[in-house]
This record gives sequence, structure tokens and C-alpha cells, in this order.
Amino acid sequence: MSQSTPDTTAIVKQCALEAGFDLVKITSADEFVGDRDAALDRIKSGLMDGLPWYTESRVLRGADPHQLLAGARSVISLGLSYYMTGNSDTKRSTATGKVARYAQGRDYHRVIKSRMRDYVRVLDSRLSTVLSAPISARWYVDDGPMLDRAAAARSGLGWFGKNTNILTPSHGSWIFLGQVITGLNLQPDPPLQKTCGSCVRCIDACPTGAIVAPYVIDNARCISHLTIENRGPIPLELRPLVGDWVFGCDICQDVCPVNRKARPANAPIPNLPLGAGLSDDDMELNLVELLELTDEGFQDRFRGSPVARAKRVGLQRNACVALGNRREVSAVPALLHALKMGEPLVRGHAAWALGEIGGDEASEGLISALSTEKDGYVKEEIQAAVERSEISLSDTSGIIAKCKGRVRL
Ligand code: B12
Ligand code: SF4
Ligand code: SF4
Repeated sequence: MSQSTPDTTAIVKQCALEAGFDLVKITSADEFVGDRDAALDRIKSGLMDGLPWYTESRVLRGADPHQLLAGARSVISLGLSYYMTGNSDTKRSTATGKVARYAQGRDYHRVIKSRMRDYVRVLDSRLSTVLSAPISARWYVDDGPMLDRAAAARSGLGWFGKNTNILTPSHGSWIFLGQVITGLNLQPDPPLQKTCGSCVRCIDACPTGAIVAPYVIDNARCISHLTIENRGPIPLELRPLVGDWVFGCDICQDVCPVNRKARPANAPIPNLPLGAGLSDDDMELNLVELLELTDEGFQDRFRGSPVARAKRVGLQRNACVALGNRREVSAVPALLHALKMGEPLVRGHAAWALGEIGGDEASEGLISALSTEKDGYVKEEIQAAVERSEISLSDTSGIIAKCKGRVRL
């Protein structure tokens, strides 16, 4: 299905805006050769470690639209802003953790997929008057092998920032990217001639040093990976650098000067109703509440939210790290409860947090848990935490001495 008229491209773009997308550009369905090679290189050099599903075969498929849709001629690159004004850190209360901006609304995969489906349906009926056959199309939004940013860059939707995000002149980097691959023969747009210039703010601001070079992320150091995709412990040396992020991280975007002029979303993804997990300022989660969640409670609060991706245990692990970093003394009882009742991953991170917070109650709880804990990994975490709190508690040497008599440290 390859016929089209000069008007087709205009109709395609008009319908995308009417469907609620903020940005639309076109590129050809040629293979993304440079991006393919860059992504394969990253895998080889271990920079995508921690994402077992990000494989070479996935990249080879995702870089070639013809493998995703037989007869592909064009890729319609779409952008949907998730920026809503009024989000800021100013209303922070004590024991809360931060959620990345992209995760504050309903699950974007579902919302955008359904907008794309409607978009293609409308397009089909509009174009049926000028074309003799139905259009062929397949669409993706962060839910398949397609290299979303590659399509956005080549279509001129935006340019690659040094933090690897796609920056757009109108909406900054606060945009989701999606593509409709189609058999329509559309007029491609040229890539933008923009760059970051000499700016390096995101590189300097990244707390974990995850932007190891301009345009290169070490996945295993990125807080977004550590708090969302990572299913194991957060490496000890990175925990203090994670700060109080409990789901994702926006630091390299918050500092980006391009984002200062970002326009808010035209037809935003609906927010989840209050009580569905987010606190009043829509940015933060109560850390002690997270620690106390049951599986059922987690399902109720995060159903339909991107936050569900971290799973209950992952979110509780993150809550422990945030509480430890905030030295949240009022959370000691909740952490002690998690140290007894949580899964091994949660118990281990609760121990770490108690070691960071220190004090008599935390130290006694740790030492008592050391004598009953059976899991080898958790035992190691407790032992390390006891040793750390011992150093910081010179004035409570009596407790440590007493405990040392009970347990071999
Ligand atoms: C894996 C992944 C992650 C991983 C790895 C991140 C990474 N930098 O790759 C983790 C979990 C860390 C992550 C984090 C985030 N992610 Co993410 N993620 C993805 C995913 C699934 C694949 C990305 C990918 O292919 N990476 C591989 C590397 C190699 O790609 P890259 O760094 O972009 O490098 C490209 C360029 O450098 C270029 N290149 C390099 N050299 C050369 C040379 C030549 C000659 C050429 C032509 C090209 C070229 O080629 C590469 C491939 O395109 C995409 C969805 C998708 N299907 O594409 C979303 C996606 C990239 N993520 C997204 C978002 C929103 C985020 C977060 C902002 C979420 C958050 N707030 O926590 C953070 C941002 C972190 C950051 N600074 O990147 C959005 C980005 C939107 C945008 N404006 O760019 C995407 C596109 C999802 C979507 N559809 O909207 N993510
Ligand atoms: S998302 Fe956070 S940790 Fe990841 S590269 Fe950006 S600033 Fe660094
Ligand atoms: S902070 Fe500077 S270097 Fe980083 S993406 Fe934004 S403009 Fe580019």
C-alpha cells in the first residue's frame, strides 16, 4: 500500500494533533543504521547491563521498520508532553520520597496506545476518500523493540541531548515518544540542526555519575534503572547517591535549560485521583506508608500507574534507601518492623537504613535481628549496618559493648 497524494502528509499531521498529540513529524522507514550500531556497542561494552531484555536481536529488529511492518514506507513520529505546570519541590514534608514526573499520571503506555489506535482509525477513514485501499500501520510507545529516540531524532521531532533524552524546541524533554510505522509514502521532515552546544549541566548534576560521557548512559548507575527496573539490591556505594527518589529520577532534566521554556501538555494524560498513591503535591509518596503496604494495598494504590512496574518489594526497598538518606528518626519503628517482617530484599535495605539513622533504638533492633536472621544476604547487610552505626555512636559504646557480648560481630 504505497499510493499517496501531496495532501496525505498534511492530513496525517493534522489528524495527529487532533488526536491529542503535541508534536508530529515524519521520517522514512529506512533502517536506523547509526543508532543500531551505537546501541549494539553499548550492549557490548556493558553499558546496558541490568536490562536482560535489552538484547542484540531486539536492537536489530527495532532498528529496521521493515522487520516490524512488511511494506513499511514511512514512520510517523509522535510526541506527547507530560509536563504540567505547578510541579515543584516546595511543598515537601519530612518522610516523603520523590516520583519522576513521567510517572505521575495514568500508565502512559495504555493511554497513548489507545490514542494511537483512535488516530489510525480516523486516519484510515479520512484517507479512504483519497486512497483506494486501507492503510497498513503498526504502532509503538515504549512497548516494543523500536528505537523510539532514533525515530524522533531523524524526523526532526527533537535532538539528542547529552543526557540522552530527546529535547524538543517547544516542549523540552518532558515528552513521551511513539511511532506509527505505515505503508503510506509520506513526505519526510529533515532532522533539526540543533545541539546542546557547550552546556554540560546534566553531566555535572547527575548524582551517580551515570552520564559517563556526553550522550552515553551507564544504565546500571542510573537512578531510574536502580529504582524501577532493578530487581535486586541497590549497590551499597550508590545508595547514598540515590537521595530520596523512590521511582525514577528527573535531575538531568530538571537542570536542563531547554526545559525552562517547556510548554505544558495540550491534552495531558489524566492524573490518578488523589488517594491512588500520590500525595497532595502529586510528586511524593509517604515512605512509612509504602513500608506498610501489603500486596493487596499495593495493587489498590498503584493499579493503572507506571509506579506498579517497580513492584511492592522494589518500592519498599527504595523507601528504605530514601529513609536512610533522610536520616528519618521517626521511621525507626516502621523500619524495625520491616526488618522483621519484610522479604529478604526489604529486610536487607531496612537494615541499611537503620544503620544510617543510628541511635539506641535502631542499634538494639539491628543487633537483636542479627541473632535471629537466617538469610545470608540479610545477615551481611545487618552486620555492615551494625558496624557503621557503631562508628557513628561513640557515645553509646555501652550498648555496643553489651551487644558484642551477645553476638559475634
Ligand atoms: C532502556 C530505556 C531506559 C534505561 C536506559 C536509558 C538509556 N539512556 O538508554 C533506563 C531505565 C535507565 C531509562 C531511564 C529513563 N527513561 Co527510558 N527508555 C528506555 C528504552 C526502553 C530504550 C532506550 C534505548 O534504546 N537505549 C539504548 C541506548 C543506546 O540509546 P540512547 O542512549 O538513546 O542512544 C542513542 C543515541 O545516542 C544514538 N547514537 C549514539 N551514537 C550515535 C552515532 C550516530 C552516527 C547516530 C546516527 C546515532 C547515535 O543511538 C542510540 C540509539 O538511538 C526507551 C523506549 C524505547 N523503546 O526506545 C525508553 C525511553 C528512552 N525512556 C524514556 C524516559 C522518559 C526515561 C526517563 C526520563 C524516566 C525517568 N524520569 O526516570 C529516564 C531518563 C534517563 C536518561 N538520562 O536517559 C523516554 C524518553 C523520552 C525522551 N524525551 O527522550 C523513552 C523514549 C520512552 C518513551 N517512548 O517515551 N530508560
Ligand atoms: S536520570 Fe538521574 S541518575 Fe539517571 S542519568 Fe539522569 S540524573 Fe543521572
Ligand atoms: S542540560 Fe545542557 S547538555 Fe544536558 S541535555 Fe540539557 S542542554 Fe544538553
